[in-house]
Amino acid sequence: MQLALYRYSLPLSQPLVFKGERLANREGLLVSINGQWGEIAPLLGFSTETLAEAEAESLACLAALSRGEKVSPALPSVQFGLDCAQRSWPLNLSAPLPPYPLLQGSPGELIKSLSTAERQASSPSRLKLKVARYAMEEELALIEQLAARLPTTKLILDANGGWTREEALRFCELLPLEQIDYLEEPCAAFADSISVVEATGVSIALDETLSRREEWYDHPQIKTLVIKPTLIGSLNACEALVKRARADNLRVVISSSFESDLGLGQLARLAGEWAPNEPPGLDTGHWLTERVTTAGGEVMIENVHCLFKMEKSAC
Ligand code: OSB
Ligand code: MG
Repeated sequence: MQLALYRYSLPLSQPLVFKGERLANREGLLVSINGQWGEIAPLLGFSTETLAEAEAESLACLAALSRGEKVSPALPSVQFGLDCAQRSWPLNLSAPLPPYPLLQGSPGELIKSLSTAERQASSPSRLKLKVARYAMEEELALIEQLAARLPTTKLILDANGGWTREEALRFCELLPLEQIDYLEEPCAAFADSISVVEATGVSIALDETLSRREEWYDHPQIKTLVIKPTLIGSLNACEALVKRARADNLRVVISSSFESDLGLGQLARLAGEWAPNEPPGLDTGHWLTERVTTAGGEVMIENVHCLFKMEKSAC
């Protein structure tokens, strides 16, 4: 049996601000079980656990595995990483769809960069834009420009629960609905989001509602489930959501929590299995200026810090 745990720290091309905290580096853990890898990378502001807690639970799990015991971690990021490192991955999957682009920057900067997007040969079928961050008028003006200049592109908007019911109502009433694919999490409370869709007819997607394990019920305006395995946890829990989506005729978008290239590659494979016709929400890799794997997929051990290592021959 072979077990190992490593920590990585990858510089970000621009600082990420999550719930008021600025991150200059993305830090996480890589776990290896009998030569197969998994990533454990709680995300500040979104995960309930810290990296230190995930590290402590990961070390305890590896110690238990080394004694031949079964483990059942409680922290979502640890569940995800250990499941990936122990999964039988299907071999002959077709290539996953490329992720839809995620726009980053202020409305002013993005309006300026629009002319560049237009010059690209083809406009993307989907484009994601974060909202509820800048003045509502500026965000609406940007959306209007995007809709006018990219008439064949559907926009995915994500408010991360940032609006009150009244703000969300005001925003949704002014949206060019025919070009909006869906809006993720307009309000912090599910009931508020539902009252907004009923008043305005906008389609929405659930994301934080799922990772916070809140109660939710089907509604004709809920179109998509956004599944972030690092936040949901076990692959079984993710698959249960995929099944519920299928049963309810909802789309599934597999989405990143700013994992390294290793985790993003595994998420792309899961997306290919669970949502083969849906471009995934995995366009976050360019925030990281360095990688943990080679182009051939080998982890570059010399660039990560070893926290635990054990190799035992079977007897
Ligand atoms: O709000 O969906 C989010 C990444 C980390 C934390 C939260 C979110 C995201 C993304 C990932 O937006 C990319 C995507 O889903 O397209
Ligand atoms: Mg989201």
